[in-house]
Amino acid sequence: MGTGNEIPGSPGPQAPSVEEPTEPRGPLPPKPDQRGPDTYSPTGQKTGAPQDKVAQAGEYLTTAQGARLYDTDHSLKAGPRGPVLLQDHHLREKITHFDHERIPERVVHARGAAAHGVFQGYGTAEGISKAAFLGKDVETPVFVRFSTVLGSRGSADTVRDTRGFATKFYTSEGVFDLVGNNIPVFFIQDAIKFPDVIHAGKPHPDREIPQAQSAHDTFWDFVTLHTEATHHTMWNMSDRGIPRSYRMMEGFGVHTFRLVNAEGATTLVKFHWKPKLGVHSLVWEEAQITAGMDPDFHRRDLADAIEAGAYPQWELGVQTFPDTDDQMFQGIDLLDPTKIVPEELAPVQPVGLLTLNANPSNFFAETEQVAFHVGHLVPGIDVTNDPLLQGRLFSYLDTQITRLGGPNFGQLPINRTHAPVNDMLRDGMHQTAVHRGVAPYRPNSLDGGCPFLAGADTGAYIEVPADVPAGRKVRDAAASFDDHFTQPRLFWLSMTPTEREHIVSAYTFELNKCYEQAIKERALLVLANIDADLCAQVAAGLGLPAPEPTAALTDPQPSPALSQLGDSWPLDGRIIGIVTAPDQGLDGVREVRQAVLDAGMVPLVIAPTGGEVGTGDETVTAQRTFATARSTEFDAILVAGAPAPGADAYGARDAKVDDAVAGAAGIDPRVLLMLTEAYRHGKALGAWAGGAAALEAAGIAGGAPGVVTADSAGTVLEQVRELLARHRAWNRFIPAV
Ligand code: HDE
Repeated sequence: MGTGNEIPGSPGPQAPSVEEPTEPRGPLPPKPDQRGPDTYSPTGQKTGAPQDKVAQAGEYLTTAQGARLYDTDHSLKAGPRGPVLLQDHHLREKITHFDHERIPERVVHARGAAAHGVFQGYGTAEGISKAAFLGKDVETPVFVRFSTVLGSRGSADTVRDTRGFATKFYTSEGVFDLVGNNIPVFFIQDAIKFPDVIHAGKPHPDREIPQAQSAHDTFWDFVTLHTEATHHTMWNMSDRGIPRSYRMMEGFGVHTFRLVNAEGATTLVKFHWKPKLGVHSLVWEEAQITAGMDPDFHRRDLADAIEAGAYPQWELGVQTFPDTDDQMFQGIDLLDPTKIVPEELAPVQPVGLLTLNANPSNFFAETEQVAFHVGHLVPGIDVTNDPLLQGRLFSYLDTQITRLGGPNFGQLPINRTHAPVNDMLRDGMHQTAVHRGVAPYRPNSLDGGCPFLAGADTGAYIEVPADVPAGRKVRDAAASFDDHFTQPRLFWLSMTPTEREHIVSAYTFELNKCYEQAIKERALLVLANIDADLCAQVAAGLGLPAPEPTAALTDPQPSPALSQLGDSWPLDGRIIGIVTAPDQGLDGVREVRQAVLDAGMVPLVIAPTGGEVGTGDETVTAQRTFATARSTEFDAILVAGAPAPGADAYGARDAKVDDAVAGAAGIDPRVLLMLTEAYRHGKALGAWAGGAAALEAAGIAGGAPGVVTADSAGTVLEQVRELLARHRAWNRFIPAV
């Protein structure tokens, strides 16, 4: 835990004055939680320059060429009422640059958020990989970008979708990118289908709706006609599709990679990121409300947590498999990216720790311009023949040329390697290196022979000389890729009853959003091949008969590791709402607020109005009002009183208030809404002083699951913390399936 701001979210490093500042001064530093990319030259040499040397400088407004300006609000005109003159260099520069501020968004994963951090190797992988960054206690700077897949740059964070989890390791041997997802399998088995699955998932091409979601006909048309997508789709329909936070997601490399050690021995591995905060998801209604109330929910959560000093952490782990000729493990094809290997068969072995400890100082320069590529590899890590991975090795380099405007995107500050670069690539758009010499070819004598070739002993990246299976040139896949239903069934059987309810409801919701009956019927045929109960429940919701399976169901061993219920986890950076009734006194509010902070969480005080509330010595600053707060921003709500309806508690001002019943209980109806909603979403609730009356007025019984009432704020918080550690009051949900 670092030393963060008490309540994160201030826009700048210092509080502004009410009056416009007029005394010239240089740019303010970034906020303490922010930093930019480390300063390296375009050729990978540490410049050691402070980061402010690549930021704007000087006290005065200038042109891009550094000439000072005296006015930026008026164009140069032929008289105050006359036409604007073509000679206005400042107007033209300003408007021209603005006209070109946007670059194409990523064709997938357009919406994202990122952070800087450090990776520390445990040394436990040294026996299987010679990669330097995996060595014991080696610290490597990293930049991690999380994303949704389908939505545009401005879409909501909490949609049901897969999440990207891409990590750039700036290692001493060059950049290594681990470009993974929060779901361990993929929709397709061959990269050639990637444009097709994305065309199906993106909005319909005629009306460009719906945005950022899979609940529409083209998506379900694709995934029911390409049944290899069944496993990934099942994960999307599970709680994994709606994470609570980027900080609470697992990450997966998906493909099998090949590690090689110093002796040249190889091991096949699958990469896993395990969040220290546990895997935690939203509930569907919460995700939907949040998409409207705070479309930036995951972005904000990541940035706020880092600013508050609650640095998110993940352990990197590997599942290891012998590098056999058939590349199978216990009957599972390791080259098939629609298959997992259950952790019970191959445990995840930790190899290092990732800590995110700084927010970017500029979204565009860092989060938008970062360019990942699965082909950015370092000695000790190699690829396999997974046909999905093979296609990705082409795509990631290619896409940057459109997105970042040319082949020199690697020279953008966030993409610069921390290892010396001596390539023979020259020129191109936006070349920022100033190359010397006359002989960018090999061998040469005019530049003294430089650059020279490295060997294994001098750190060269040497592809493992793996055998290529003999055979005919074919457009085909291995027969082992044909089983599309065993693993979705394994996933379903591994879920707890509550998680299964969520899966049933997600399938039913999404398919009911489809227009075409045929697609719903086809989806039921797929579900019948997974599980009769699942199929029957969804069919009932669709108002359709449940079909029989077309193939005999298999009998996989469930994998309890796939369930996200049942454990308890640290509380770092969780958000606690504190409802106050300032007119009745602030009994325990200040103490409980401090105790929440001391526990590494963020307390947000909710009051009838903003500003300082309370009287005399007993005041506290409100971060939210009854009108602005919504239950969805809080992990738990503490109720320190039963506040009377606020001055703005009437329907004309705030439609959350129903005038017909408002005030009946003598309690602000927005508070009651907040409590019932949080209760429905399985959140911990605690009350003391008059707070128990508010719970009661909201119809929530004192002894209900996940509800704590006590005399003192301290006792309440203690018990709420225990509830929060389990993420939700799961026993509030009573499953039927
Ligand atoms: Fe990607 N993917 N992908 N993908 N992917 C991109 O690269 C692609 C796949 C993933 O935060 C693009 O720079 C193909 C699997 C992440 O910047 C593009 C195939 C996995 C990100 C691309 C896949 C991923 C991307 C778009 C099928 C998980 C965001 C912009 C063979 C293991 C990285 C860009 C960031 C981004 C291609 C499938 C993860 C077009 C052809 C499987 C996390 O190159």
